[in-house]
Amino acid sequence: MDDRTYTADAEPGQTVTVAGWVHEIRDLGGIAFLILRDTTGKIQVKFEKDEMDDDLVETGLGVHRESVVAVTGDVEEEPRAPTGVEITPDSLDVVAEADPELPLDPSGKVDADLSTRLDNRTLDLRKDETKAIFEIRAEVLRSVREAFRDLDATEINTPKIVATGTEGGTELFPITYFGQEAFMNQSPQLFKQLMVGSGLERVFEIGPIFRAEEHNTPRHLNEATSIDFESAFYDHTEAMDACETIVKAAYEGVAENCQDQLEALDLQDEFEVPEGDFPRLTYEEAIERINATGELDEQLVWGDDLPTEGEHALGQDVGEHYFITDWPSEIKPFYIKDHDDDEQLSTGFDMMHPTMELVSGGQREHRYDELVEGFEQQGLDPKQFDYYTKMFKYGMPPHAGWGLGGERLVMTMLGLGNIREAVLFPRDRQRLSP
Ligand code: ATP
Ligand code: AMO
Repeated sequence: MDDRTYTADAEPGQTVTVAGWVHEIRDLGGIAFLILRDTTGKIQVKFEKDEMDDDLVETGLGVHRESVVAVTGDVEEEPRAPTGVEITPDSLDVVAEADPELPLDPSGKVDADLSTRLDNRTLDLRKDETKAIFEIRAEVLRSVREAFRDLDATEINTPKIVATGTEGGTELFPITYFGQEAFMNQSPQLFKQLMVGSGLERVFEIGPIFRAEEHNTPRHLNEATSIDFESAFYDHTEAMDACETIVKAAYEGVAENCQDQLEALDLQDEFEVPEGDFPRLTYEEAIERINATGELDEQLVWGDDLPTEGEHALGQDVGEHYFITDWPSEIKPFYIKDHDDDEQLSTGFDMMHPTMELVSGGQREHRYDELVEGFEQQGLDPKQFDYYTKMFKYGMPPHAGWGLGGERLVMTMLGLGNIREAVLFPRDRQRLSP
């Protein structure tokens, strides 16, 4: 069916059929132009009223904006045309007429609020700048996959319907599974760990995570895309190295393959691939630096989680991506290993963009007895996790890994003000459709 020529490929001297959306009609009197848009760009179609068939002129100029049309005609050079070429039509078919009233204006002349845009993503993604976000997101995922491959990691897919949660009991979405209580998975955590003891050893997954976050913020979603990594025989420092490699690869891919998209977002001059090693601050240094900024009303003490304002103050101070390491064990999950020489100190780390957390990870507890004890300390019943813990009795190597929020990566990379901009159809407290 798709035997049309893309507008970007239409060369002077050719007779082509282009098909796409009516971006704009400009009627100057004796001459009029229809600007046709497809995924590759736009092309001008010229109507010289006195010299052309009346029906053709009437159809071409009477069609509503955003209708789908197919135009056949000769391509000619025309320096005054926006792309330097134009088509003189021999025929024009209206393939799908659009209503004259549109819920949002894809030409971008009239601004729409985010909620209207999210309700009408089809029209919203006709705009170059919105389309660019999703082309960049696709490039981020492509380059991340390639970089994981270079690290010899195997892509896996783990279940999203599960019997138990891992990241704390309150944020689970319960569902009914053939009369039995079940949950939407919050993280592939336990499954990816099970794979490091398998013949695969090093794995990654890019998939949805579900969190029943009650709060409504510009950086939380109820369904997010998690980029997860886990490797046998890695400690937390090697996991951090891998994390840095993957995040840089995403930026490099975008710099290399998305210049047009960056231009559509007006980021061509600002966009920078992070250079050098990401600084690694201990938690202790982090709270000291936050306290020294004077931005918080109350000074942070050992054991406090970092409040959002604290993250912002530190991010401004550091000014680039950075890690926070050596967290107090008590505020990191039970599956993270403590330092051998200090059990108050965990091997858990976070990787931060100056504006927010992007990654959590750490070395895992791979010793059976200590793992079971961790479940108990967390108030979880180890029996419920028997499918997981028992594999630790059959040869589970030391291992480490992390989870990176895909939307947060895209959001921070492009400086988007709201994480919903980086998801086609976001799920939040108010939004269950589309
Ligand atoms: P009218 O006499 O009703 O204005 P016309 O047929 O004489 O119509 P022109 O005077 O040739 O039209 O052009 C009108 C405007 O359109 C001018 O500003 C001209 O620069 C512009 N124009 C003409 N042809 C093209 C073209 N192929 N691409 C872009 N702009 C064009
Ligand atoms: P954590 O819960 O910190 O760690 O999640 C990892 C990263 O996922 C992203 N993220 C979210 N993004 C948008 N909306 C949300 N509601 C949301 N929740 C999380 C963040 C966050 O840094 N199992 C561990 C990872 C590991 O140790 O391997 C985990 O899930 O960018």
